Amino acid sequence: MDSSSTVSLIGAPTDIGASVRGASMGPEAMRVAGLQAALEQRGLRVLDQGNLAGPANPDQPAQGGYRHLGQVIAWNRRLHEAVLAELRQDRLPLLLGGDHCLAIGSISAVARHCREQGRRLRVLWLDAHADCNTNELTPSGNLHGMPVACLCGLGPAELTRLGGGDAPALQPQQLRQLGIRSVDPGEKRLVHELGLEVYDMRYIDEHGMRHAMQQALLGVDADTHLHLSLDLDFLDPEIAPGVGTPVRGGPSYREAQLCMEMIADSGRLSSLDLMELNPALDERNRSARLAVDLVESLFGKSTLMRPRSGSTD
Ligand code: Z70
Ligand code: MN
Ligand code: MN
Ligand code: MN
Repeated sequence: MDSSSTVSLIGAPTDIGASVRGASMGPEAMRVAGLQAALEQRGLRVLDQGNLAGPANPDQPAQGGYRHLGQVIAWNRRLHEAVLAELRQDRLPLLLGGDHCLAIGSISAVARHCREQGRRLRVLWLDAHADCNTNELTPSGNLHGMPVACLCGLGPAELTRLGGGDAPALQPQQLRQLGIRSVDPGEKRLVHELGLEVYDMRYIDEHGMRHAMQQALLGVDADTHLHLSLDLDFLDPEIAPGVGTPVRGGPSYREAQLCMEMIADSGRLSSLDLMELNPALDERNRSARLAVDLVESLFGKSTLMRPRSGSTD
């Protein structure tokens, strides 16, 4: 996990980029599910930096293809600064969402930090959705459907240039998407145009999670900052009902655990987004507790039997 053994929790209690309300309650639900104690159990130091503040959700229709653009910009600016500050102190920022539009602020800060340090960056995007719409392609205007496009430079300048400078935060080759199973028609074309490397559910069904993750982690080396952006709707809704836009046919508990264990084994996890938990739709906080379970695996709470080095096939 990089050199950082201190994890900083940053809450972003907003559903500003979504149409279904409730992800604003995500940060507190993950705290209630015992996130800090679970991380400490793993031997990590945890600083809970509390929640960021930002504009309320006015629940307005789209303008120019965007809903709540001004408010989304305000939240992402604050988050960018907060995540960057933690990285610069050599801590591992753990974003408690909040809807997935916040990944723009989080990942742009990670990309900026990597540029400044001359480090390679790999972003794993685990999601049922490709989140690669633009204002012209979007069927909804919801900015949580657009963070991937924004990070690759397609979107309003206030979001594509959050970190200053005039280059996009990410090159499409730095991204790997897994678990995708709901993509809008225009969005699909853009995913292909950008050349995104996608391991969708069809691929995972045919080749297995292990092979998909091996491919997604290919090239991650000792110099790589690995960022995980986990949209909880990645998981099958049977195990994680507490999300705004569930899509059936997602990874099982065991597939998700394997995925987390393989990230832990890489030893490179350096920042993390836990997104789209919607406590208003959850059952007795079970999706939050599952998220905490997965985080434990991500930080090395693993099986007794580990593959011997060199035996990766
Ligand atoms: C759809 C849109 C989305 C999350 C829904 C849905 C996007 N493609 N993302 N839930 N997390 O409206 O753009
Ligand atoms: Mn660093
Ligand atoms: Mn998403
Ligand atoms: Mn999603």
